[in-house]
Amino acid sequence: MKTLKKTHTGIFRDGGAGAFSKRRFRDRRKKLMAKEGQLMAITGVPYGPGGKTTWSYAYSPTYQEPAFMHLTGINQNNVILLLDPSSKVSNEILFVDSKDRVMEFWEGVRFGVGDDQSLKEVRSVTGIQDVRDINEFKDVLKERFMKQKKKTIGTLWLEGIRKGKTVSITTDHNFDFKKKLEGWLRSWKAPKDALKNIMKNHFELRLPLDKYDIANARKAQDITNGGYKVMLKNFRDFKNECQVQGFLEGQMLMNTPFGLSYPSIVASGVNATVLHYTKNDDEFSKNEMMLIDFGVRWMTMHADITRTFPVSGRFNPMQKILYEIVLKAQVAVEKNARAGVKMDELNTVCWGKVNDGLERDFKSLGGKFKLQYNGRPHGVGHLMGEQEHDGDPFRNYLQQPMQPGWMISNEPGLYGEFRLRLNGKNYDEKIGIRIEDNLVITATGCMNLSSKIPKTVKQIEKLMTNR
Ligand SMILES: [Mn+2]
Repeated sequence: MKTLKKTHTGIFRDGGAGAFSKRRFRDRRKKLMAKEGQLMAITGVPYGPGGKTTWSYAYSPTYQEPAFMHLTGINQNNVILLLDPSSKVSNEILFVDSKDRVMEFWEGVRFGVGDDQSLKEVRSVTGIQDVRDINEFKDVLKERFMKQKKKTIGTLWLEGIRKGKTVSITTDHNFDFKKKLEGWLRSWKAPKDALKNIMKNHFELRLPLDKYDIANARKAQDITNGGYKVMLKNFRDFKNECQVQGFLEGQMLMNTPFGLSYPSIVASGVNATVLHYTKNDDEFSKNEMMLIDFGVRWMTMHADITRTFPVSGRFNPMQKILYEIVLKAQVAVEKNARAGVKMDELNTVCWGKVNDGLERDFKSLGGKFKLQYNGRPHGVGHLMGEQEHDGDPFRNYLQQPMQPGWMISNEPGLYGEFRLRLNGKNYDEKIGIRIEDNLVITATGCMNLSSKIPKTVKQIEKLMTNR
């Protein structure tokens, strides 16, 4: 019987780098070893899809710890990477499960030791020659640790400053692994501070995207754009939020095996004033606006897009004024984004523009409003990359100068109750508007990866009224 060769389920393909993938992962590990100069152990996620990580939605085909993915390209649970820059013989060791045919009957093919073909494949994907059984990890780590001149082990956990105090994310696999290592180090009579956090150096290397990442991010934008345009063209067929969600996600998912970046927000009218609305089950009426926050992955990169448009296909005069205030703020942020600028400076630009716009373009016409927040509703953006929200989760990066290659979201918003009398007509609505693009920072400015996704009043009205 002739069998077709299918893609290995345990492999996250090649990151789009084709023949260069092996060298790409190896270069990243080399750079990390050069920066750290110490023994390091990094864990993958110990559990499969539907586990307790924030990016691991039950239906997501990607469930690996992003740091592990970045360094190896392996999308398989129960894996550990050991890096030992002091070793001349074997400075990279990958620990995986042993080959388990019974489990493969249930879950598909996985890498495993004890099978030559499998080892050949895992070496060719990762570029790591030394692959061992995960049950040997503790003994190998101890042996390597005892040989070190510098008696430390580096590992990754998420740590940052909040209200002047150093705090950690304590609920994920990285922190579980840290605690396990600390216990072992105690039993090996290691010095108290032997465990070091490699987070800073890791993010310095991981956050600036390379050309393959940027190509993958562009592909994610193209698919997201395609789904959005087809959905808008067909919008008059929909009556409720769930129809919009189903159609939009279907169009997008038909074009990527890597899944959605996150569950879509599809919010009509007043629902758009709930920032993370995901109920998506209300009917809408023709005078409302609709806010959708959506996007797909391609390889390990994400699109994170928000668009707001009128259900009828035509903005009413008040909606148009408010929408253009947000759009102008977004354009101003994009103009100011470049390496060396801090994201908090972009916050100042963004929310200053929104407030100025409200004064100049709305209040001056007699418009009245009540916002749902004091000052600003949320940040102007966040870092993106291997995760939809990447970088340190405490967002201490907001106060750091942006680096070339960083990908950020640019997402001004306006949420509240607005009233205006214009040309003898009264407008009174509770509205949520957000417009979100994704930018890659360069030395002199930025590239807007989302520039093709329609967002001007003219573009939106044209798409919705011509079919
Ligand atoms: Mn976002």
